[in-house]
Amino acid sequence: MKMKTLRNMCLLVVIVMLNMGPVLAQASSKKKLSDDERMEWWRDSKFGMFIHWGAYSIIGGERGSKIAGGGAEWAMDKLDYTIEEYEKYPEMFNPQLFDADAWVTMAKNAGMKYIVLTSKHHEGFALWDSKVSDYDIMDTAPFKRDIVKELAEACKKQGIKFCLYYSIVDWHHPQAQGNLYPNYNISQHDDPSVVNPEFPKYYENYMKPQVGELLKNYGDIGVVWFDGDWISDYTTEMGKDLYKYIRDIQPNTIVNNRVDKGRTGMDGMNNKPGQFAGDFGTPEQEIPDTGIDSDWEACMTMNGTWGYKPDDVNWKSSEDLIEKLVDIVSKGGNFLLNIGPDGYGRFPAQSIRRLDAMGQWTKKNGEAIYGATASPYEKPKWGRYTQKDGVIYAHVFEWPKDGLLKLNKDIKVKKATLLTDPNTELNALTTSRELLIDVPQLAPDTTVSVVKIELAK
Ligand code: FHN
Repeated sequence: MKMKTLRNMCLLVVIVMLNMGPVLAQASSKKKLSDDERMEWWRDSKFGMFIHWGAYSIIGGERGSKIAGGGAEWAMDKLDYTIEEYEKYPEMFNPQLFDADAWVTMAKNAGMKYIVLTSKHHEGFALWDSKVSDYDIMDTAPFKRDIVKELAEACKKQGIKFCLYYSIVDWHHPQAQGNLYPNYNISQHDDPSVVNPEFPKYYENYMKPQVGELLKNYGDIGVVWFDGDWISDYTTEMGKDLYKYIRDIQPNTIVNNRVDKGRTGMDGMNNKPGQFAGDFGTPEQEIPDTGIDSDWEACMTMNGTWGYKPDDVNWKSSEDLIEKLVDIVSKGGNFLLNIGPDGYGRFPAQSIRRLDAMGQWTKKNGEAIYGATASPYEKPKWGRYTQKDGVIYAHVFEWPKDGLLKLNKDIKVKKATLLTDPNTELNALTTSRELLIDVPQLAPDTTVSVVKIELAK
């Protein structure tokens, strides 16, 4: 073989290796964990922030005198925009008050351990610099800053797991649901007879490459949170293919069950284990009545909308949100609580107040939440139980007026204290019917007070 040809061959090999460098480096940097190892950080975290943010955040769920029913993130559909009319919102999206570090700090101070950002919601507008599409924050919007990148970096800096929501539904893309506009009707959304014959091309040439960009270009992705699994265009074959694709790029990324078609409805669970891809169930706006013996995360809004909607003043109280966190953890789940920032990049003041209150509570009582598992006992009338490392935590919503807390008689006490006063032992007495613990007249916390019970061996 001529020397020149040999030299060119060597040069070609070097060029290929240089281009493969980042991919190989990334792949080799990710030792494939076992499923339990992979899920561990997520199971221990218990509490995350959902962020629904997009061009719909400018619209605020209203168009003239019309208010969108339900979530403001459905503005394009519920406020009857044509695609052309709607495109002006991404074209004006310029959230100059967006501060990724401040957002992450608010999540962290609230006691949240991970953040799930809508990288692209049903509107189809991407909040990152997508090479697959110009309908994104860099090419269409005047903002021209990569929001996914900024939030990923802020999460890494502050030790918060960065996770991404991605909508399978895309009302803008002509090979997805964009073909239905402008005469789109909500009832078509999950009508099995209404499919786009071009959808497989959307999946293969647009959606999958976009998911690939998110997995390859923004560091460790803790969770990919899919949504829109209900449309008839999307198949279980696509779901299984996408799950494998994600795990091939980042083996330890966790993926929710909406990547496939196993979800049975808003209860979010997959009743045919092993038949569908996905690592956890996704109850939405509801909490299961009892514990579930598989991984699940309940996602919920603070008011009635995922996207920013000033007209929606139906805010849950901080007390209610804290009780929901406890209820969910007592049943073995995670709580993904939503924030809908406005079109300027601000969290609503009502959301910030609730985050502050939850942060004050988790700072004092986090031991009874993080890493805790579902209660082994029937839930008591006055609250909930969680357990961890040989300790039962009694989360008291309704403090006993007579100073006598009545608990499950199977609880064998070694030592009982208030979680916030570990040095004052409480008297405990087991009768044939129940365990009685003397507690102070005044509850130590205005919302949920926790009694820590170290169990006798
Ligand atoms: O249609 C979406 C909705 O806008 C929101 O994103 C919720 C949150 O999980 N998921 C879908 C409704 O089930």
